[in-house]
Amino acid sequence: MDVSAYIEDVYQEVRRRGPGEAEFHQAATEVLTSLRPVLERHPEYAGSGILERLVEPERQLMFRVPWVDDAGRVRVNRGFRVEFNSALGPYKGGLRFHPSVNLGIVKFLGFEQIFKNALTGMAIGGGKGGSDFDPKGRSDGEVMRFCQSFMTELYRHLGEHTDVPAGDIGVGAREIGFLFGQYKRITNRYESGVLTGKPVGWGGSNVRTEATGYGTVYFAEEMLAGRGHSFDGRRVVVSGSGNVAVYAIEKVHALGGTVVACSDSSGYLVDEDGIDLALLKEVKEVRRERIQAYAEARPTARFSSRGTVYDVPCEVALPCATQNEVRRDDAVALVKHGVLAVAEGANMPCTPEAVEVFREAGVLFGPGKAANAGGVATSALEMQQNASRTTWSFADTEAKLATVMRGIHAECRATAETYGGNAEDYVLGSNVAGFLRVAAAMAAQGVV
Ligand code: NDP
Ligand code: 2IT
Repeated sequence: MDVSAYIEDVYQEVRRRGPGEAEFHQAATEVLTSLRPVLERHPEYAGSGILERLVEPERQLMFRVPWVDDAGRVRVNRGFRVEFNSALGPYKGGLRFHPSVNLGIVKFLGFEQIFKNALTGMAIGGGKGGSDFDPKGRSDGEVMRFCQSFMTELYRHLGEHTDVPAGDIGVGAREIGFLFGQYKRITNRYESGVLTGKPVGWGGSNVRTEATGYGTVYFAEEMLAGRGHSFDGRRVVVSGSGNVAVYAIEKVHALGGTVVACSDSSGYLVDEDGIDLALLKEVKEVRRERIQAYAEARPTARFSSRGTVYDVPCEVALPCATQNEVRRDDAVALVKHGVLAVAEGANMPCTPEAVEVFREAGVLFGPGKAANAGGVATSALEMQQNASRTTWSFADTEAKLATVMRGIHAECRATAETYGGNAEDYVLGSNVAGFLRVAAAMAAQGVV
């Protein structure tokens, strides 16, 4: 069999079926390219149509979300849930509320989620959802009415054994609370395990809030350790200033590094003394303001709306904002400044051109589906606690998260070594290791 031609055919069919889904095409190309050495060893996966089935979601939902704003005006958004693959468990993945959300973006996120979730080794399938609703500047009442309307359609597709959403961009504890309340009201069931990312106190897990950021730093720590380095004394740049960014900063500081810059969609701030995390949390989580407010409150900090956060010299970069934020020029600047490692806290923040620059320069690169898997892994821990009606301590839960991240790192290396002869090719390692787990389950479950 001509494996390359077969993979190209699968990819062309993806493009034909979903023209305009640029981000999904990008994610699919990357994974499919990695699978060549796997199909050479396992031609049976081609025979049973695993690839053709993997790239086609099991179910895609799109629905109208009408709601009334504070001025009494009717607003209409679009809701999405892509239930991509349930070979390993119920569909699992976050909800994103951001004006840029469209089907192509939800499909890319859902597709990545399949392999990420498989890498955790836990019983979770892949899915993703969201809406083009923009929570910025909306009152709590507006956000609540939107969430209630969104759940009024989505609830019929969910269930602790069917589909279990969580947060993503624009969806945090506040939104999960409103969504859960409406699910409970409609179904008359206190089904804790139907949503994760709930606040601790009524079903949420310790460490879920921190998990993605912490996990990304654990993953980067392992990559650095492979070359005899650590975070201690290192200059670090983090993009974004949301959930993932904040807790990545917290963990870098705990490990002796200094995060000197972070950003939001309005620009970036530099604080050579290290980001004051209490102030950042106050500005972003409590006041829900722009990062410029941080710079105004701290004399050592400066804010810039020109250039990017990657113009700031650093030894480790953790992109934690959004897809395709690290462009070729950013990667070139990072390499010029001597960056040692880049780990993706966000989903697909580095463009393929940026990844190529890192590869050529020998920079350690941890792709999102491995590096940011700590969030969904801790969601799976939340599901475990909900199912057994128990709550674990912060320390116990964090220890489990750290074990999962170290396990993913080791598995990526071993798989990359086996299939490509280079343990540091984390892109190959994560794609192949995730694929092997899903493919084995799909093959065993027949053509479904
Ligand atoms: P938040 O909504 O908490 O924060 C998002 C941050 O990214 C904000 O600082 C935001 O800036 C910035 N951002 C978002 N969109 C853009 C954009 N188009 N251009 C520039 N900046 C942007 O989201 P999270 O921290 O939860 O998510 C960040 C990333 O991590 C996403 O890629 C998400 O998919 C990924 N992720 C999240 C997980 C989780 O558990 N939450 C798990 C794994 C991955 P602004 O406020 O100005 O919009
Ligand atoms: O991208 C992701 O992994 C998430 N947004 C978290 C998903 C989850 O179900 O916890």
